[in-house]
Amino acid sequence: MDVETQAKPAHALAGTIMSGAEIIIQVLADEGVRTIFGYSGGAILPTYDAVFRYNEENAKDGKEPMPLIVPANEQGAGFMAAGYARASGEVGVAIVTSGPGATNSVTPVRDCMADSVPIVVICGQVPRAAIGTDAFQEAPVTAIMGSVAKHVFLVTDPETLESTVRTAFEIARTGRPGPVVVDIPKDVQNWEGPFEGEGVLPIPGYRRRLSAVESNTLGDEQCAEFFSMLKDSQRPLIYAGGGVINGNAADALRAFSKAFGVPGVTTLMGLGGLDTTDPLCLHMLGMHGTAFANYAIEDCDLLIAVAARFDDRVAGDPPNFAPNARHILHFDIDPAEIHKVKHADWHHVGILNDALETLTEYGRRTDFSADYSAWHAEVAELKSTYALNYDRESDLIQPHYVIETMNRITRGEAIITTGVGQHQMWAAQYSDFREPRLWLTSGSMGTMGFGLPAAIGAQFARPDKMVIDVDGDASIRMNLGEFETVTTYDLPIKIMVLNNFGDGMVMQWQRLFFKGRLSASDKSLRKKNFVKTAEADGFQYAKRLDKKEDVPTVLEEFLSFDGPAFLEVIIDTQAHVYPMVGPGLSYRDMLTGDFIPNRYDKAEAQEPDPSELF
Ligand SMILES: Cc1ncc(C[n+]2csc(CCOP(=O)(O)OP(=O)(O)O)c2C)c(N)n1
Ligand SMILES: [Mg+2]
Repeated sequence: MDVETQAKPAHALAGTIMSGAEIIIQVLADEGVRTIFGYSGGAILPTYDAVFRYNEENAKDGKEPMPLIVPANEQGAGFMAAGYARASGEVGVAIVTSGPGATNSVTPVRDCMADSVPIVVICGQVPRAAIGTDAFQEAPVTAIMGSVAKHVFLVTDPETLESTVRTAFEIARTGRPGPVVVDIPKDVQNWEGPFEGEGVLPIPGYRRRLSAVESNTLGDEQCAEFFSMLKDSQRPLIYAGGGVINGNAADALRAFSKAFGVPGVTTLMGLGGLDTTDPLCLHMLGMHGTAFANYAIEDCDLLIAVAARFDDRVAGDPPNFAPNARHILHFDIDPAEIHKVKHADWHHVGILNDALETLTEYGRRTDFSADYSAWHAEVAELKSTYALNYDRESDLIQPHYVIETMNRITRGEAIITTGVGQHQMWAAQYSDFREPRLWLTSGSMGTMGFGLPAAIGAQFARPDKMVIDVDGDASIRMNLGEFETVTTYDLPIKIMVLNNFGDGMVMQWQRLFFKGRLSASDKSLRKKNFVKTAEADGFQYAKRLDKKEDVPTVLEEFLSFDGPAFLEVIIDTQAHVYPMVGPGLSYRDMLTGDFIPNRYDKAEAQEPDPSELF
C-alpha cells in the first residue's frame, strides 16, 4: 500500500452505479452540506427526487438528513444560501430549475460575487439535444451567469459531472470566495455511471494562482518594513474590510490590534471584525460611518487597510481619503485590489489570518513597542465628542432609539440581517457586534429584499442564535412571500420593519439633492397592513408599535417571544441618516445633521457634483 492510498481511503461508495442526480447529492453530502435551499421544476426533477430518496434512506439508517428548504421564489433560495454562508462560513447551496428558476437566481449570485460570499447554485437545464432550440424553460445560463458569478460550468459530458460539482465547491470556498453556478442538463442528471468518490477537474491556472497566494507568507524582511513604518507613526489606524470576516481572521486582527495598541475602524462589511465595544474600535467609516471613525481616518498618519477595497462608499474622493497618512499598507487575498483605488506603500497578497499571526509574532519576538497613548486619548476624545446622536426629545419614534433599545437587549450578540436603505444604516450605526458573522447585509450590491431570506438561511445555519431581520417597509415588500417560509419551518426569527411609509433613503437623497421632489418614493397611500399580512401567514406574534413610551416594553416582549415574531414600528418619516458624506466627496464635507457636532464650518461643506449622484 503506497502512502497516497494510506492517507486517503477509497470512498465507501466508490464504484457504485448511480444516476447523475444521485451523484450530485452524494457530492453535496461529501462536501458537508447540511441544508439545501431551492425550488423545483421540470429540468431539475431528477435531482429533487434524488434528494428525497437520499433523505429517506438516511432516515432509515438514523443518519442526519439534508433538508431541502423551499422558498417562495428562487431569489429567496439564493439569499437563504447566502445568509447560511455568511452566518456559518460554510458554502451555501441552492438548487433551482432551468429558465425562470435560473434567472430568478441571478440577483443573489451577483450579490454574493460583489460581497465575496461562497455559494454553489445548481441549475437544471434542458436536455443537451434541446440546448439552443428555444426549448421550454430554456435560458442561456452560462452567458447570463458568466458575467456575474465567480465561475460557471455547463456539464455536457456526464463523465465529468462528479468532478465538476466537487470543483464548484473548491472554487467557491478558496481564494477570494464567491458564487459558482453549475448548469446541469436533465439528461445528464438521468445518466447512469459509476460514482468515483474522488477527483476534481483540472483547473491549472486557478490552482496556480491560488497556490501562489497561499504560499506567499510574510517574511522577516517584510515584517521589519511593516514595523519600521509603525514605529515612525504616531497615529496608526486599522481600516478593516469584509475580508477579515470572510477570511476568518477576526481573532488574529484583534490580537494584532491589542498587542500593539493600534485602533481601528471597519467598513460596513467588516462590522464584527473588531469588537465594536472595544475602546480601540471606532465602529464604521464611510458615507454613513460614524463621524469619529471618519475623523480618525482624516487624522491618522499610517493607514493599515486589512482586506478592504477603498470602495466608493468609503473613499468617494480617493485623493483626499486619509490625507495625512504618510503610508498606506494593504493586505488582500486578491492581487487585483492592490493599487486599484489607492497606491499602497507596502502590501501583502496572501492568507490574511496567517499574515496577521506572523506579524504579531514578529512584533512580539522583536519586542516592538510604541507609545500611542496620545493617539488613544484622541480616539477617546473623538468618540465622545462626535458620538452618534439624534432627536431624543421628539414625540415621534426615532429609528435610532429603536435600534439603540434593541442593542441594549441583544448586547451585540444577535445575528442581524437587513434590507437596504436608511434602516440598514441605522442598524449598522447603532448596533454592536461583538463577534464576526453577526452582521449580514447586502453591502456592495445593496439589494433590497435581502434581509428576510438571509435571516432564514442564517437561522438554519445557527439555530442557537437569535436572528433579527431589521427591515424597511419597501425592502420587505420585495420578498414578502418569505413570511410564509418563516412560519412553515417554525423559525424563531424576529422581523422588525421600520415603517417610514416609503423608500426612505431615496427620499433622503431627494430632499438633499433634488429639492424635495419625492418622485416615486412616497408610499403613504399604499394600503398594506403588515400586521394582518404576518398574521395571515401564520405569525402568532404580530404587532404594530407606534408610541414612543412603549418602545422598551414592546421590544422586550417581541425579542423574547418563543417563535416567529413580527413587529412593525411606525417611525418618524422625516428622520435622516447622519453622518452623511455625499457621493464623490471627502470626509471634510461630511454632513452631521442637527444632533452630531461637526468640527468644520458646516456652511463650507461642498455639494456633490450632480454627475456623481449614484
Ligand atoms: C432591488 C433594489 N431596487 C432599488 C434599490 C434602490 N434603493 C435603495 S434604498 C431604497 C429605499 C428602501 O426603502 P425601505 O426598504 O423602506 O428602507 P428605508 O430607506 O425607508 O429605511 C431604494 C429604492 C435597491 N437598493 N435595491
Ligand atoms: Mg421605508
